[in-house]
Amino acid sequence: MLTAKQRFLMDTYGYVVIPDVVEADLIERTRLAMDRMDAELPTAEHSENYPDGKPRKLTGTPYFSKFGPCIEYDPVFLEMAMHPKVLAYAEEIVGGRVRYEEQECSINRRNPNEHQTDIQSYGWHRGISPDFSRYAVEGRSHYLWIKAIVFLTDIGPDDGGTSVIPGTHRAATDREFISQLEPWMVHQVQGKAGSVLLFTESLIHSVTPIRSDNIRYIMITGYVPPFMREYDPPSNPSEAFLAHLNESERTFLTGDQSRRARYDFGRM
Ligand SMILES: O=C(O)CCC(=O)C(=O)O
Repeated sequence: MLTAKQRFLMDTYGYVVIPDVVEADLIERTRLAMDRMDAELPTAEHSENYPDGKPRKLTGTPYFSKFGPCIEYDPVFLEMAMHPKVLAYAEEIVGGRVRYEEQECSINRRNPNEHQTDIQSYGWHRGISPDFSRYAVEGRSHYLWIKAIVFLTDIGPDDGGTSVIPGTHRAATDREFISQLEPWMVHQVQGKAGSVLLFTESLIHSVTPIRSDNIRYIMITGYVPPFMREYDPPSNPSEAFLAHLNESERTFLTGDQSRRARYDFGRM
């Protein structure tokens, strides 16, 4: 359960960082699987038509490797997505049972060719409009599409923690807003390995340049209510993969459950 303080932060800022959620052993196994993926997968060509679920290296530069979807690459990724504590937080914030929406992970390091980047030039984005992402039950806000970013390394002030613009999950904004952004309006998350950043996809956020010599490993999983359509079909798990899972894993990945279970939101 989120504490009163964490609920306040989630609702006011659109994100919260919770320490000590994921165990060291799972972190270690996830990082090893990511290193294997980094060594094995070539960088995907954007023009290629990838089958559903096939793990891809979406970005591959000497300083940034991003993979997605990962779930079929190694069992550790499903274990992470269904981590009981992460799943419980996700259900509490979404407001009911959740379906897996997407999974990506990345390894990044300082790019020595990139000098001071001004805050307006960050890759700011959101996945859903604030108008559609939030609803309230008995005075408590819930969010229809959230992400959990698990820190697989310690993330200090210079280690490229995700940047967010607090409060933007409640505000319609446009390009002009970003051009007027000032550093004090931005938060950059920090935390020890095993911490989890939970945020609504309507919160404007960005990858942050790393200024230290530390390598950052993170694991990102998106959660939505089961009744929401898939955002990105190539992230859907393949039929062959689903065939080998147990019922609760399959239900989590597909959202296929009874109509009653799908729509009884806010009555958990
Ligand atoms: O890598 C990060 O810190 C941010 C990830 C991100 O932008 C996203 O999940 O959409």
